[in-house]
Amino acid sequence: MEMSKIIQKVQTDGYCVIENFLGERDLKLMQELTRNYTLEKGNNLGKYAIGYKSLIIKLIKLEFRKIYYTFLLKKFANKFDFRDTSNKILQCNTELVNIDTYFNNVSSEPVLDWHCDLSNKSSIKVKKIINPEMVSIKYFFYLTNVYTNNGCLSYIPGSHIIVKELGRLVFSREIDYEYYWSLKALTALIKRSDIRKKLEKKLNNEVIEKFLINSDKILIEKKKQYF
Ligand SMILES: O=C(O)CCC(=O)C(=O)O
Ligand SMILES: [Fe+2]
Repeated sequence: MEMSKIIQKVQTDGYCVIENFLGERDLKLMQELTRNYTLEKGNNLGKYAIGYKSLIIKLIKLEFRKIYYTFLLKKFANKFDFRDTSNKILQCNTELVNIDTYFNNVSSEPVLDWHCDLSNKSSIKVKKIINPEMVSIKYFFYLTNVYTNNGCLSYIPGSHIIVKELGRLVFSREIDYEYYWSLKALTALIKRSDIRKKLEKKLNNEVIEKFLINSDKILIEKKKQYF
């Protein structure tokens, strides 16, 4: 897939799927890493030494292997110029802030509940609201075959646009912060007439409607919705 098409797709849809991206060597390297750290999502042990603080902690703990693997993963990221792609997608200067690995068995059940990463859930604990311009791009690499019904990340089209505007409203104090990490809470918030009106001022109504139809399908009809 051409780079300009990838960039455009992420900007409009919020995601882009590229099949069979990893070559044999990179796949082997990542399989070796996850074998060493067979962890569940959310465990800090699956994270690599990005940034000086993390590097120092790993040096103190004598985790030289982890540091070496960080170096290899950074080399991998440089090879494909992910930074440049992110810069172009977000139209600003981006930097690598995290590399996270995790493992789970093949399953047709959801691995993680539907959620919204940019919901201020953790930052609010330190009384901070994240500037919604500080968005991020995530690159996911699957190490075994995944399909839409067994482990692949699911994504509701247009949610990146809605969540960013919601984040802007909270950040500019046009609305009070409320929990919206879960899809249920996020959907309820978007349906609230005062918030909906504020969202409609900046967003195309079609985007909001499409999101609500899809989230209702997931929440009410309990449909396993594949996009
Ligand atoms: O691995 C996934 O499918 C989702 C992970 C996720 O929610 C995240 O990285 O924020
Ligand atoms: Fe997430």
